[in-house]
Amino acid sequence: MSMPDRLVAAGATLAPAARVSATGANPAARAEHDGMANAIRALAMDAVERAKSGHPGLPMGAADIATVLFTRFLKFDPADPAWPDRDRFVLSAGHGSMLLYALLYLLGYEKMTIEQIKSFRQLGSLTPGHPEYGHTPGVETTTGPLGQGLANAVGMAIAERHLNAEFGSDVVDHLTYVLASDGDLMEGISQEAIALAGHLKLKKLIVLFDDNGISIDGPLALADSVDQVKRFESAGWLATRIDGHDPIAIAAAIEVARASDRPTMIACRTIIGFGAPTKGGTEKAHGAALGTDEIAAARNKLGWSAPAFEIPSAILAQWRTAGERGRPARFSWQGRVAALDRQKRAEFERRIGGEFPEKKLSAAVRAVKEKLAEAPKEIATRSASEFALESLTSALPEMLGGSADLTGSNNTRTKTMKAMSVADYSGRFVHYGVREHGMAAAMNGMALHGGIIPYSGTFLVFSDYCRPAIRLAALMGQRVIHVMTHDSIGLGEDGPTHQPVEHLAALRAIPNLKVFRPADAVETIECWQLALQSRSGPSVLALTRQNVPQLRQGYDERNRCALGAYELLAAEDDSAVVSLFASGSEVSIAVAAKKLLAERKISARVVSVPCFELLLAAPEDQRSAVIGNAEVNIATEAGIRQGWDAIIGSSGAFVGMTGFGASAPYKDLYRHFGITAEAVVEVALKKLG
Ligand SMILES: Cc1ncc(C[n+]2csc(CCOP(=O)(O)OP(=O)(O)O)c2C)c(N)n1
Repeated sequence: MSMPDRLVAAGATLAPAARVSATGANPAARAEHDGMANAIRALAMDAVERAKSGHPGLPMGAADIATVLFTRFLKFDPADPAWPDRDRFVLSAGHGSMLLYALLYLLGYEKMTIEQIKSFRQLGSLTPGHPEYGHTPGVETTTGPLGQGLANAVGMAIAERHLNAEFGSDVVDHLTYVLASDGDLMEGISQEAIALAGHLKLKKLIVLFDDNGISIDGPLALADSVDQVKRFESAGWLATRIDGHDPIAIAAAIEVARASDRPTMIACRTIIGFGAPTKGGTEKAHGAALGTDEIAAARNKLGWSAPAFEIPSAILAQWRTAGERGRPARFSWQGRVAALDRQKRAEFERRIGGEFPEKKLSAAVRAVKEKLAEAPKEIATRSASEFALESLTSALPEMLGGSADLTGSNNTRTKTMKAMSVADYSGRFVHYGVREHGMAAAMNGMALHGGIIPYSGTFLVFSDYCRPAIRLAALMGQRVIHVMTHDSIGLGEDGPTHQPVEHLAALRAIPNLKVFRPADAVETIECWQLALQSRSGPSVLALTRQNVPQLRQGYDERNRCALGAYELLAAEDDSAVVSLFASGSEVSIAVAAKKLLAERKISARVVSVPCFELLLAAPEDQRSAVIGNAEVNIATEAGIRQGWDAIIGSSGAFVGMTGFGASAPYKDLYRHFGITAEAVVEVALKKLG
């Protein structure tokens, strides 16, 4: 059956009342729909006009789609924006934020008052330029960088399927809707997201594509000629094209999508800035205030006579009634949760509430540390991470692992972990494919969904491919953990394309991101513990490909990495003239340098620095105690110097990289680039005069 035929068939199965409720055949219903949609249009025009900036075009064009979705399909309750089993709505085209704010106001989200709408884009308002998660109740994810929201939604839909498999349809059974624009679909990340969703047959994911054929530069034809329906179909989606201003067509398409056995994309043909008589249908409606004359003419054309920011009481009442639709569903869901077996209920509530099993985590960490104390391991930190994960993943069922096609290299899949598949969504390991950007954004969606702590893997050099999503995880304060292995020239023969040089510095530049670079197996489990405990931000674990000695011998209950840096080896006489700082694989170089200096009667201490961010956030006295006041500070890291001055000072010396690496066995590379104990000693001697 062709897609339009399917739609017709689906339309035919709708109850007669639903079928006529918003049709032209029923003028009253159509008038009601138009009034409600025009309320969105008016608020968008007026708010953008008042702010003298913003994007009226998308909210005006997509108002019909949003009205049908929010008044007839979306499961939500403004009285509890965080209801775990609500449908998710992601406005991927975040520039159209006034669409979402207008909806939240009209539907009766308590905090979204008309004053907030009037304060669009003003400091401290709940209506920032682009929707911000955690700032505005009802906003599911921060969007604005095009493509991210769509990929977040894929993660949310994965989370839904996974938790559904674990807890059952009585408690987890909801849809994820996305409103995506041309820009979202032009971004490369959309391909990764679409392909993954199609492969995993995420049938509860529905993308409404605001197919208006206009972007900032003008008609889409200037830059794009993709047939999006065919594109989605080829990725395993159900896809169709409808008139995005026809409420019955929108409703019928959503009905079909909800019954589909795969994700659905509905290309809704719309007119950007619908209603604006001269600017509508052109790029002029995209991203600027329409102007008073155009707004007056649009009001006229739409038959909207209410003054700015005023919604006629009958229309507001219709919206508020729509806002109450979901309450009975929420109450019956609460009843089903209450009726669960006590243990299952407690676990569900713990998971979804993000309650952390601290005791289980400490026990798992202790077990790993005890084993390492008993039988020290000279292994790569990526292998140490796998060793840690064996204990961590069994203690924390919320951990959902993965890798972007580097499973065997990233060591993120433990022996007992099943892969997630269409046949079994309970699997706890996602084969993301070679899709680092989509993976990182999907992980954000999983964390936002709740109930899951996503972690995954790729090479550190490809953090560049994940960066926009990592930045958003940091901005949203989401706990996602990126295992990034092959963290320096120490990866050897793959050469400079694969050897990160500037990546540690670049990642450390992102606010609210913790970059951990453990030196050995003991630090690796400690850094994992800290990453898991970082509830309000993402972490990167930079891990080696090559083996490193276990520097920490014997059992130590304390998490010595918790301060970000600690004195691994004190000076023999407690009055070091040289402080040797290092991270990761270079800590053992610092240890060797200390020995060489001791032979020359130069007293040195070694400070391991697994996490800059924790050190720099530590109280002043503790930070300066760790940094110390030796005559000479030297830092060693097989990356660039940037960032280290905060620890060693501008007069400190740095042994590391100043350019790209090379292809050779790693020991040759360390010698070639002068990152050796001997080089550190030479620098120390020079500094000491
Ligand atoms: C990654 C990214 N690149 C560029 C932009 C700037 N930008 C905002 S909207 C937009 C394109 C607008 O076209 P479309 O997505 O079709 O939205 P519409 O004009 O229909 O509102 C661009 C380039 C962005 N927000 N994100």
